[in-house]
Amino acid sequence: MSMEQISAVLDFFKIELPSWGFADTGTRFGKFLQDAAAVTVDEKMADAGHVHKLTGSCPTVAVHVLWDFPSGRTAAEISALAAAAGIKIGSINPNVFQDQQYRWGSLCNRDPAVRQAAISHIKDSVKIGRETGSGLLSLWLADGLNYPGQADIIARKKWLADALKTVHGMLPPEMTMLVEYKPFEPAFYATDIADWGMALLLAKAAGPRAKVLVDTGHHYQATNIEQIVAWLLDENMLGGFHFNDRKYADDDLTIGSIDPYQIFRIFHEIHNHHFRTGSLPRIAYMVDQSHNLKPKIEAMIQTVDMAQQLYIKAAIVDRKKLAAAQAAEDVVASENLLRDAYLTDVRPLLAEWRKSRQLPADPLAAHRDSGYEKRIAAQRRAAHGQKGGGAYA
Ligand code: AFD
Ligand code: MN
Ligand code: MN
Repeated sequence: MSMEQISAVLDFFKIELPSWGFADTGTRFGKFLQDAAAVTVDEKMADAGHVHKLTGSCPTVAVHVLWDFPSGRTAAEISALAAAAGIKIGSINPNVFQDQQYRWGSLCNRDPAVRQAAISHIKDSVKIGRETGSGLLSLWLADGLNYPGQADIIARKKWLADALKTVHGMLPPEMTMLVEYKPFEPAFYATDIADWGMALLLAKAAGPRAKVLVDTGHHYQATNIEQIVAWLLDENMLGGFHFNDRKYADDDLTIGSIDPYQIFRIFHEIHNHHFRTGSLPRIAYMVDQSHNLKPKIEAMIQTVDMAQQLYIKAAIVDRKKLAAAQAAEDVVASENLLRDAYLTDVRPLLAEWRKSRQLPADPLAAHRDSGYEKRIAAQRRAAHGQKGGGAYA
């Protein structure tokens, strides 16, 4: 591939950052707070804008309605915060998993009043999306069961399917809804949208602007995620990704930190689809991570850099040679064509692209040299008090 082609691929590859990735996070056993972590939506937007300025590839930020649109602040105001930071609001994430009323589920709750409450929260989220100019409504439900016999699985499926159809009916023409699946957590016996098959059936039943969201952490250990991605692509039902990495469960570690080859294989299927069909549907490449130990902004810059490297590695696979090797059943040659691409050090290409776009060749070094983290740690300590340890305590 020529540098011109590589640049076109990198110009195309936009990665949406999660607002929640800049804030203090933790596990169910507690949080370790960082002074530099964002507390307000203003701070989250500033940090997301900083990462976009350094990487040139993160023009949108995903927002969580309950966490990022505090009462009294309008969608227009939050959009203006994003614009001031040089970015835009991206996907809208309703939150139908924290309120006490959702103890027995949200859209799958046996109480129609609770289902209706969840639908009206989603309706409010769609309204925010209209006002922020977002094209994506990203739905993740924590709904599920902890014990066998707890509820009727099919009754819940029917309530859910009806609700998603209602949600689809409220989408403005420019909006797509993404149905995210997850095998377990916080439900520990049966999650109502547990796998890609359920998400696919529900999305198809909901309407033509419903697609599936693949969160890479939402699969059992041995799942072949790239095979799921290839099928969803072929069905034109892949809406987008939540990228992260995992060793054991939905660990939300930084992408490629545990198994970079898996992400490479996912990206290979996307480039392969493009090679075979000449089309590349609009896919939302979004990050969904929880940076409990790493400094938030450094983790985010690492994430973008790794995603770019793996996307380019997958792009340079020689697919003409691959087709010939496959036709000849030459297993070793076929595999080596992927391995050669994966083992290619594409960092010089990335540095060249960045320089051509007036971006720092090493965004992490540029961030560390900028003093940004120290500055915001001091500002946020003054604004919110000393929260705890962290890189710039
Ligand atoms: C949690 C859930 C899911 C969701 C995300 C943002 O597991 O991935 O997309 O929160 O709401 O990670
Ligand atoms: Mn997710
Ligand atoms: Mn998750």
